[in-house]
Parts: sequence; structure tokens; C-alpha cells
Amino acid sequence: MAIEIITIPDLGGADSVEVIELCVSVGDSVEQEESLVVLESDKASMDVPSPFDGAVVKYLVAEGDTVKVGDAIAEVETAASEAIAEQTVEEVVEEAPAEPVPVEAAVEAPQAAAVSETSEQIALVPDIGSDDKVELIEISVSVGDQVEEGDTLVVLESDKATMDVPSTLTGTVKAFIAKEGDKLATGDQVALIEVTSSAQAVVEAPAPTAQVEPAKAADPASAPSPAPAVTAAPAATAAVSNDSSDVYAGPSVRLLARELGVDLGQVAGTGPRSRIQKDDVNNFVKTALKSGGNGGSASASGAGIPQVPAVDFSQFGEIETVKLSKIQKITADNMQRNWLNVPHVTQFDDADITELEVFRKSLKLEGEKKGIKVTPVAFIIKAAAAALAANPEFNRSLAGDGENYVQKHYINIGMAVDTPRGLVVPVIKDADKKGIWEISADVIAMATLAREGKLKPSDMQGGCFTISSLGAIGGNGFTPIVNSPEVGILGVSKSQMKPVWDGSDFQPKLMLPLALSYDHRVINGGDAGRFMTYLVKVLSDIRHMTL
Ligand code: CAO
Repeated sequence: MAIEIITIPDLGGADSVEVIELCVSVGDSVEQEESLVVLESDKASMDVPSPFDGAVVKYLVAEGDTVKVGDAIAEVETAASEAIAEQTVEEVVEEAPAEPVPVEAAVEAPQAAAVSETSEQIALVPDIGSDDKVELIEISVSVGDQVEEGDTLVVLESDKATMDVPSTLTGTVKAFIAKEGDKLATGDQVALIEVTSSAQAVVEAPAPTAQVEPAKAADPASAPSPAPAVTAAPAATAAVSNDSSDVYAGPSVRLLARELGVDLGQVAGTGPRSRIQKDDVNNFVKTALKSGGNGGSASASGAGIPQVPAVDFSQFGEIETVKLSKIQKITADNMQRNWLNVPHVTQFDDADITELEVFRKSLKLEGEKKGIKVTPVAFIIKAAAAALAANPEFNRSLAGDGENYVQKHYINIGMAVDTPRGLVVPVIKDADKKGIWEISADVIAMATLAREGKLKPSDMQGGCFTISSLGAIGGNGFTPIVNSPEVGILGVSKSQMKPVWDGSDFQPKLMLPLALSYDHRVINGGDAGRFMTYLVKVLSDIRHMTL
């Protein structure tokens, strides 16, 4: 009987996470996409779904265990892998294009093609996120090569992105079934691999079960947070190729390098066959920042930034040192990166929301019936969506190549939420298409999930523009930091009644202070002036939103 071992997929940056729930009883059947376990990091909880229909034979983890990417979590008996197991090598060879397959190598293979009973397995094209066929543009290893899990087997190219297809197995490449120039679709066979040990024979999930989101990953500009794409099976990831140099690194490492402005050609890889890992990039940056520093003097570091001297505060009084939460650390890194990379300008204005408040308060009774509280934030999100539609410059991101920008044709608004564990930014999707009730319900749901630490990675991805509202707390204004690769962020402060001159008299008006920070590489002052003026107009008279 074919048993497959399910492993922890890419956690998108989280080092280790806790198993908080085993969702299926041992012996019970599980359907494809049904959750096997729930993991929780400081940032979010994540479901790990089963990649196929089957039955849980046993769990290899317990609730409370701390796990990391690649750890085995369960054994699942699956009909799908039996089907693959029954496929003989001869069948594989028959199906394969004649030219690229060294038949001898394939025929020497002992028996079946895919699972634990034999040491031969077929690498398939995982879910590439569309039904279209994509071209195989590069075979990255040779027949006879030893490949490690994670090594790139082939590179596919669509009109949108190039995609590395990494091996999910450690073993020897016995034959390539596909050749350069072939057009491949999800589930097509790529290569025959002889695994080196049964312990490593984690069966690659059949293609239909892969959960990759190549479109998102392919557009670094639309994926501002490093949140993981939760996948049940390791699969191909996609990224726009940085260049055609022969640097040996996967797409996520290339994306990180682009975000940090690191030239991968200067980074020494410590992975198998000198493959560059994320840690190599991070260490390169740390070393660059430290080099040139001399124990905290004001001299410039390698990156030209003077180091902040370390101070022993205990000499001045009692202190305690408290560990930063994961979210706090991620926020600190993101803020510093964005502050250093983005040339910020902040523009200020006040919107007269006197009428908006009258209207909002008139919704109170209806809101109580619906169980939805409408705060000014919902109107600000709606107005920002309208301003984005009217000023598409704010819905752009610089492309990683520095030669292009990406114009987004969807409008998702991120909303900063203050939680006990730190700042998180869930995203209200398609805010331009939603009404105030729906946006209000989203705001409540997202803020609740955020505060309970239950946001899914996908809840925090795909933002185009962020709103940071301190309106319920107070203050006249602040200069928010752009949530790069977005190019604009709106800081909202507390509305106050103010005397406003109407030409002949002072009128009491409820004024909402707004601060718009923008990336001056993408947005000009004129663009920002028009965006802000439009926003103020819409908030002052919400009938404009309907135009
Ligand atoms: N001016 C005056 N009052 C405001 C206001 C404003 N701009 N915005 C909201 N309010 C009032 C609401 O009317 C409501 O008052 P009532 O209860 O009397 O009706 C109250 O503030 C509600 O506040 P809230 O925080 O519960 O809900 P919200 O919809 O205003 O905001 C959220 C939701 C998630 C944005 C908010 O809770 C939050 O977390 N804000 C912090 C964001 C943050 O930390 N930003 C900084 C990031 S950079 O470090």
C-alpha cells in the first residue's frame, strides 16, 4: 500500500512554528484540501491541507511540537500514489519524447516509477496556477547528477515569469522525460529520479495537489509582506528572473536579494553545490552593515550608515532586557528596509467630514440590526480606493529590474492593525467593488483575526496601498512609512471640530487630519497633490464616490 509522507511546506520566512491542532483522527479519511494540521507562528495561523484524498495512517508530530520547513508531519495512504506506483518505467518511457530520454538509464530502473516500494520517482510539473502550457527553457542539471531537495531541475517560462521547478527529492537524475522547448502543463512529467534513501523518499505530491501561487510570487511588487504561501506539497515557486547570470539561487532568494538591493554575484553560497541560501543574503547584508564600523563610533559602515553605539544602560539605573516578538522583529526589519530604500515625502491636508459623520451616525440603528459597526475607517478605505482608481500612479510598484514599473489593475487596501503582539497589515481585497457595509464587516473581521493572531498569510498579501489610522487614539498628524513595494500610505489622525472660514464667517466643521507619504521615485509631488485633493473632496462629499 502506498504511504506518502506529508512535510511542512515553505513557511515564507518563519523559522519554526507550533503545531496547535491535529485536524483528522488517525485512521480517518481525508480529502484533498482538507486541513491535516494547523500551525501557528507569532504572525498567523496556517492550515496545512492534504494534497490528495486518502487516509491518515499516523501523525509524526503532536500538538505543541515546534516544527520547521521540511519536517514530516503525517503519513497518509493515498489512492493517487498507488496509481502512480502502478505506472511502469516502460510506460513512462513510452509517454516521454524519444529524444531526450536516455532509454538505457530508464530501462535499468528496477520497476515502478513513483513511490516508496521502489527508489524511482517521477518529478512532475507542479500546479503552475493556470491551464496554459509554459515552455521549458532550461534543463538545469544533467543525467547522472546528484540533486538535493530544493535544487532546480528545470526552468519554465511563461509570458509573465520564469519559474524554477525545484526537486522535492534527493537522488540521482536517471533521465529527463521533458526536453528544452517542450510546452508543459501542470502534472506533466519532467524527470525520473532515483532516490538515494527511503528516509528521503518523501513522495512528491501529484501535481493537482500543489498549492503554489505563481502569479503572486511572480509579481514581487504585489507581495509586500514576506508571508508564506501555505502549501501542502513542496512545489515550484515562480519569480521574475533578475538576470541571466549564472548565480545559483532559487526564486525566493533572488526576490530577497532584489528587495535588499544585494548583488547575488557577490554572495558566497553555503547550500549544496554552493547554492545561495536566504541566510547567505542576510549575512551578507549584516556583514556589509558592520564592515567599516569600529565599535560604535560615528564612522560610516559598509552601507554608508553610521552605526548606533551600543550603550550599557544599567550604569544609569535598573533595566530589563525583553525579547522582541517575531512580529516586532519582522516589523523592525521591514521599517528599516523601507525607510532606507524609499525616498519619502509626506503631504498633509484636512478633510471636512462633518456631513460624512452625520451620515455615518444615521447608519447606527441599521448597523446594530446587521451587527456591523461602521467607523470612519470604512469610509476612508472606500475613499482611498476611489482615489487610487482616479490616480493610478499610486497603484504602481517599481519592478525588481529597475527598468519598469508594474501597474496594478486591482485595488486592495491594507489596514494597519495594532495588536498586543505587534503591528500587522491585513488587506481588504477589491475595496473599490465593495460597499460601506461590506468594508466595515471586513474591517471588523480582519482586526479581530489580527488581534487573535489568526490571520492567514493570504489575508496579509496583495495590498496596493495602506491606511494607518490612529484616529481612535489621537494626535494631529504623523508621517507614516511607505509599506514598500507599495508606493503610498495614508496616515489618519483624530478628527476635531475646528472653526473654518467660509468667506464671511467661521463655521464649526469636523476636520480629519490626513498625511500621505509616498515613494518619490514613482510618485511626483503633482501626483500626490492630485491624489490628496481628490481624497479630501470625496471624504467631504461622499456623493463623489458614486461618480
Ligand atoms: N477620528 C475620530 N474618531 C475616530 C477616528 C478618527 N479618525 N477613527 C475612528 N474613530 C473612532 C470611531 O468612531 C470609534 O468611536 P466610537 O466607538 O465612539 O464610535 C472608535 O474610534 C473606534 O475605534 P477602533 O479602533 O475600534 O476602530 P476603527 O475602525 O477606527 O479602527 C483599526 C480599526 C483596526 C484601524 C484600529 O483599531 C487600529 O488598530 N488602529 C491602529 C493602527 C496603527 O497602529 N497604526 C500605526 C501603524 S505605524 O506604527
